[in-house]
Amino acid sequence: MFIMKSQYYIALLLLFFSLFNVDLMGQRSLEYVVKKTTQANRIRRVGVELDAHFHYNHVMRSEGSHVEDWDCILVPRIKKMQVQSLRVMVLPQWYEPQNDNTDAQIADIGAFRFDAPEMQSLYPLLDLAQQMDIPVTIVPWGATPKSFLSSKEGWIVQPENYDEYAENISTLLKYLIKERKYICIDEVTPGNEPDGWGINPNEYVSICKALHSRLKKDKLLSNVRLNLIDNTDRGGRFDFIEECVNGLAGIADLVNSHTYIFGYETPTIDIMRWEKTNCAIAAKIGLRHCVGEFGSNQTVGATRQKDIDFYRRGVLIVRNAISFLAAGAYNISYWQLFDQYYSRYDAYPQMQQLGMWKSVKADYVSEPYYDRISSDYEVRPQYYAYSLLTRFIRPGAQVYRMDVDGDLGFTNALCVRNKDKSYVYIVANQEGEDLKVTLRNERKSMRGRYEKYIYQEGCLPQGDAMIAPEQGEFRVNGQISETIPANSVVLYRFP
Ligand SMILES: [Ca+2]
Ligand SMILES: [Ca+2]
Repeated sequence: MFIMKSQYYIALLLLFFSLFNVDLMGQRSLEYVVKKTTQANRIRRVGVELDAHFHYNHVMRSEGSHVEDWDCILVPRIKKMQVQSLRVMVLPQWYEPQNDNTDAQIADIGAFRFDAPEMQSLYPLLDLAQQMDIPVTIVPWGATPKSFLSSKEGWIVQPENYDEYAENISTLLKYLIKERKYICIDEVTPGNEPDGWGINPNEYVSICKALHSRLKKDKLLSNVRLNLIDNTDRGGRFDFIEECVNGLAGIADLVNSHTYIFGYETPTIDIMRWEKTNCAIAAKIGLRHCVGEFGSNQTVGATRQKDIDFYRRGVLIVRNAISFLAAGAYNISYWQLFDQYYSRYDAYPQMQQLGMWKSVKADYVSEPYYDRISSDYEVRPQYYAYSLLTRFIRPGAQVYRMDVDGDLGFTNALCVRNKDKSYVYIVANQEGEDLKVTLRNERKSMRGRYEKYIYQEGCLPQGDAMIAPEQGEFRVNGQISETIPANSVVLYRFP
């Protein structure tokens, strides 16, 4: 009787261990596998938003930022991070404050204000991109309210005069590409989050068609790709992208969406499902889907997220990013590179503060954490975490989803095969506990020497230095099996 009872309990215990992937010490364990049959997903880039406000709006409004900081602080960091693409806002009124003439088909170049002060923020940014060979997506944000582009009121609104809007954008691109020879300009997105304007999908498609035909007329279609839709996550609804996509066959080169719905409480499976759905919608017209903006779901208005300074945000951002890529995303672009004022007239609450690093310390004087800020342009923990992605997932990489037998929970892993033949494995563990992890690749076994990088609380570099490889010699023959600390990111690189 006793023997039977103990056998029963042992069987029950083993069932528990297998169901919940825990070992005999009670540690949860997961085996991530690139299966033989897993298809690679070729990606383009890991990028960031860098809006062109620094040299004009920001330095005029900030309590102590100087134009020189661009070269001394910002440019070296972009180089260190090895940022691969930039999404860049422009506003139509900067360069066409009044209609050039009454003919939307004939641009009077002399009437455009390409020497406007706001444009003096754009050129240094494009110079930097050109120098560093970083492709740029130009994003005219929408129409100027109460202008020849739209009678609507607001900040940036839905264009009503589609041909004038197309002329405005095409003339800018023509000037930047043909006159100023910026070959870094790679894509255009005619409007940020158009679903937020209250526009209907048919109207949006008409705007895109007007732009496409104007770019064709101006012979720019071979220079720029149309990265379209650019919708918000709509709380998880796909109606806008679905309704737009059919009308954009033959017009769009790429489609993208933004998201701020994923947080610490979101299971990885939900993040992946969202991006898989987007990719399937884009695939209906033969296109790839990109994530044009992302952050956490702890949003407070458009300029703050409550978790921005927390260490754990770095793990979340990486978990989001690798989940998008594993689900099929083509590009990802984080909102945004650093904190800055978007207008010289903005009040402090309007300052964009979702960056990898802060502005100068004096800008935060009203904050309770002001005394704890150690320096101007202090980096946030997420700077180190996201940089692991920009440094080690290189343009044109093939990425492989890693499957687990069981529940991904709040973790994920990604296998990356770079063009230089290096293999990279990234594990993000957002669980509140250590995790025993095995990484296996059935397509290419893990052999030889590798480097290991860890994003872990209390072990981050000083200042803006990048995370260095762990000391010691790491070798493997077959598979990696080790404990991933609670709330950390571990990256393995096989050169
Ligand atoms: Ca015009
Ligand atoms: Ca005109």
